[in-house]
Amino acid sequence: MSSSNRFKFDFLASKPKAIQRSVSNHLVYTIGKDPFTATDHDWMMAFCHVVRDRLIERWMETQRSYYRNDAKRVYYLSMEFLIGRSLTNSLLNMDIHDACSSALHRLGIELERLRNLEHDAALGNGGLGRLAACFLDSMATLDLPGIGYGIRFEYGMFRQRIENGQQVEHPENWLAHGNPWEFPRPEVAYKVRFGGRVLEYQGPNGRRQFDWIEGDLVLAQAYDTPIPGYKNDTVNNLRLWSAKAHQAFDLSCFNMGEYSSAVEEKTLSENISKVLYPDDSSSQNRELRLKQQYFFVCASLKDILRRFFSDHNDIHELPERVAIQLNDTHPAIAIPELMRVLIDKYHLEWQLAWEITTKIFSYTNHTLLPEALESWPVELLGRLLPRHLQLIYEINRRFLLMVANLHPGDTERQRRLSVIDEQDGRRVRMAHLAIIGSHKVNGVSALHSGLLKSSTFHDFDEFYPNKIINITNGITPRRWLYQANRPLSALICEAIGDAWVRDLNQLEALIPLADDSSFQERFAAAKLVNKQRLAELVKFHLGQQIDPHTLFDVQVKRIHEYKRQLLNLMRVIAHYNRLLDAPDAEVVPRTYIFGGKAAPGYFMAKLIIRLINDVADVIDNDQAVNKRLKVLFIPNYDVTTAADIIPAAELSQQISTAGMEASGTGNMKLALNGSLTMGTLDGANVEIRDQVGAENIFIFGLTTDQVKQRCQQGYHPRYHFESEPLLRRVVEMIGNGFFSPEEPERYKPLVESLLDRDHFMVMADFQAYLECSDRADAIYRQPEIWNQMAILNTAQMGYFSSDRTIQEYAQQIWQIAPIQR
Ligand code: 26V
Repeated sequence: MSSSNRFKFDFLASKPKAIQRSVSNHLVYTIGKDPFTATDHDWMMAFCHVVRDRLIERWMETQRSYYRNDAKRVYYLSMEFLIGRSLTNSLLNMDIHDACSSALHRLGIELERLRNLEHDAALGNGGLGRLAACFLDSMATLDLPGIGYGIRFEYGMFRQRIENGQQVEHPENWLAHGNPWEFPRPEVAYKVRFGGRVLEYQGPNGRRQFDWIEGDLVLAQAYDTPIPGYKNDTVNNLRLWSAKAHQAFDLSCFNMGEYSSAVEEKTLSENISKVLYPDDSSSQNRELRLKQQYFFVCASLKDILRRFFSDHNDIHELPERVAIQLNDTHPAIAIPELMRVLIDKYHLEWQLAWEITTKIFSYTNHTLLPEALESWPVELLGRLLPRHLQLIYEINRRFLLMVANLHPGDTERQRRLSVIDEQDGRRVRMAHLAIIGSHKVNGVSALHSGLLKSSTFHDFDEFYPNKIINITNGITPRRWLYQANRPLSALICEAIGDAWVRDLNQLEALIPLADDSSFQERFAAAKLVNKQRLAELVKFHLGQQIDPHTLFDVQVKRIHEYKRQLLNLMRVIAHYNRLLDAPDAEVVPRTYIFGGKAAPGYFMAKLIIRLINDVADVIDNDQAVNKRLKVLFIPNYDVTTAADIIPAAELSQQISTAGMEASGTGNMKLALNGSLTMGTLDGANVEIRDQVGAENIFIFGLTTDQVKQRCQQGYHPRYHFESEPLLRRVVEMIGNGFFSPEEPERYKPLVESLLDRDHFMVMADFQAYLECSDRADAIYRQPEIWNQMAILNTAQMGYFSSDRTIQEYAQQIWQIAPIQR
């Protein structure tokens, strides 16, 4: 297409009057409702269509500019995208928020009311999925041609309800009332094969060729979601795949009157994109999960190659036009899949195919926990993907030959590095495959990447020096400060302008204001507004009273033993005991806020939730303390509730066992919003300390090295139980039914785990944690100092913008540059 005859359109007007007319039109012509009978939901859908009209025209313009510039694109392959709501984000990023608000007002509708009707797009479990969503925002904001690929799960993360103090999971049908942000692309559909067999044949010039044939076919159909950048008219794409039956039904069965068997195949194949695995846990033998992985990888690669060949014809140029980032090992099957396509379909020689593949792929590791490293039984992989298994063996054979060359006779090293784990039944180690098939591998915080290099992947780091690098995670300041915290944003804009929204380091201009008492007061006032707002929400939704004048002490994240919500709760119980012993003691009145989901099959995590709620009940019913101490478990922690809670927090609990949290990103969101961190030297906490200054953070507990040392020396949690009376009393109360008198044995498994194993060193860190908490209290009693520290946190969190993170990926891994328009 030449630039002179390019199709041009006028951007839709963004004046209130034009918007008002569009809303009315969409209500009638898109939703099919009369203003007099329209429900709030109808108005919301009509309004979302007005917003998406404005998204789509920018989206088309952006795609054309990428095409014109023959841009190298980066494809972010991720099983999870935890987007949350999109309405406010779109309005603010396209700079039409105020115009829309007044347009709706003229129609007698409050924007705030519509906002709350939107469902969260919760296509992710936690940190990994939310990181992918922040990255999409940053790529669009930086004018980078980044495309997300994932699965359009019909059911995302479950809705958590608390019934009798316990987590109960409910399915969340987020698509039931329609999703205004997606564009179905029925014409973009690819066949995905499972099973079948490998055919060997003689190619031209007598070469052995292979073809994967037969088996079952499933269709992957595309749905596009526009991703707007911040006030730059760039709109990128998130393409999610939905499984459709290859044949709607078996006509022969249907004609014979066997209706249910006629649709059986349809149901079975469409199961693939039915539900997100609500579990962080390792994929032991779960066939459907492997199918999900290959399903979206296969469709995405076909789509990537189709786009490449639409304006190129030489496959050798692929690495100059395409970079693919693997978000954890979940999409690592893409490596043998690209090899298969290059060798079996394009008939490239192995060496050339391998060069192209490794230039294109890079892999991000998100966890060190050995039980979380994915591996698939050889039997299962061979049954579903027989050709891939062959290719994996060949990749491994060639790799181990090189290892043997470098370390002759070192068979132990070959065993450690092999893609195939021969230990308990043969399994394919996906991380090894991902490392071998990538040109760069990264960890997500300095500490985590260092540990990858020194322990988990030490042999790989020796074999491939400089392949493993660090790129510290970040969060988008648009969603997590500008949108979530309007009071603080307004104050910051008034003080230093609004350039920080796209250049977060500019927050440093707040440093001189940290000891300005009038700024301190206004900073504290913004925090109080957020606390009051949260208190109102809690009153409205949960019917509970929390006092905005108490310290809001917050731990929100997935419930996991290594994140140590139990340690936090034991601190609560110790504080409770203090008040029991000295009813008139001067303590800092506190509201302990917990939030997070447990994997449905994770017994211990669910028991911890129950204990939090039992402790909350006992304290609520104790008149002697309940004015000064309150425990609240906020159900269904998701992106939307995070945006309600985080701006209101004053203390942020980041207390994982050192060496276990890869990075954490909630820690960044909280500190950016002026919360002080109480944490261990784990994950990105270490770098948060470096940025905000050791004097502005509360660090406690064993370091990674000390944890390791204790393990090696033989760790004895009972020693702490015997020698620390405060700790002993807390553990005994949990164990003897103080919080569960109707069932005294209820928490026996928790106590046994603490006393007999304590894998997460809760007992070892308890004393230090209590002392640290007291240090924080002493400062909270001096509001000027506290506020000064909080301001210095916000001011020095610029490094943790996902814009910085994405720039590092772009330069160090993807070799892509912004597209100027
Ligand atoms: C998986 C498993 C599976 C087995 C049981 C224990 C366990 C624990 C954690 C996981 C997480 C797998 C991947 C993940 O979500 N990692 C998170 O990625 C975030 C973004 O990089 C990072 O901030 C979190 O620290 C990291 O846990």
